[in-house]
Amino acid sequence: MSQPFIAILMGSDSDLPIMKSSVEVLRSLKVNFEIKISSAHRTPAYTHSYVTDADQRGAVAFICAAGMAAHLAGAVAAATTKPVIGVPIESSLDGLDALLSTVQMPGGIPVATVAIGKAGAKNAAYLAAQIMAVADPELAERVRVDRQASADLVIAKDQTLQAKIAAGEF
Ligand code: RP5
Repeated sequence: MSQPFIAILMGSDSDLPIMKSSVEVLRSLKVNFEIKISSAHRTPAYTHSYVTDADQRGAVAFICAAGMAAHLAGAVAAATTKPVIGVPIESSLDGLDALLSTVQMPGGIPVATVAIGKAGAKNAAYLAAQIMAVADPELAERVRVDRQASADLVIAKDQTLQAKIAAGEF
């Protein structure tokens, strides 16, 4: 079996600008990943074949992004018992169509659905890394350091705001 990795699938190359955010997070946390364009509707056999192969090669979790009638995450969840995280992409109806298509799975075939768009793409990667980190203490530490850096950034921004208020500049 190869090194454990996260498999990212997206229904179209038009999803790539949003899914770059997942890639950036996984790279920053030094998490191995693969990324594929494969559609639940346009290439169902290609999707199924990739998922079963990736599952056997050591995929720890799947991140699946799709817009419109977004069935990719559900189709992947039907083909694996590894955790599946769905990212609804906004390509019509403000992404509400994709959100409902991704989140409303029948009992027994879960898809952990994150927010629509870029925040969802980021959180999907963090969630996948956190799942992988359960069995990888070094990754868990990188996640913890990243979370602290995020908190430090907010505190620094607040200190800048407070300094401006004190100086009468705001
Ligand atoms: C979905 O349909 C894709 O995930 C994409 O979000 C949306 C539109 O696809 P394209 O027509 O841009 O290829 O399957």
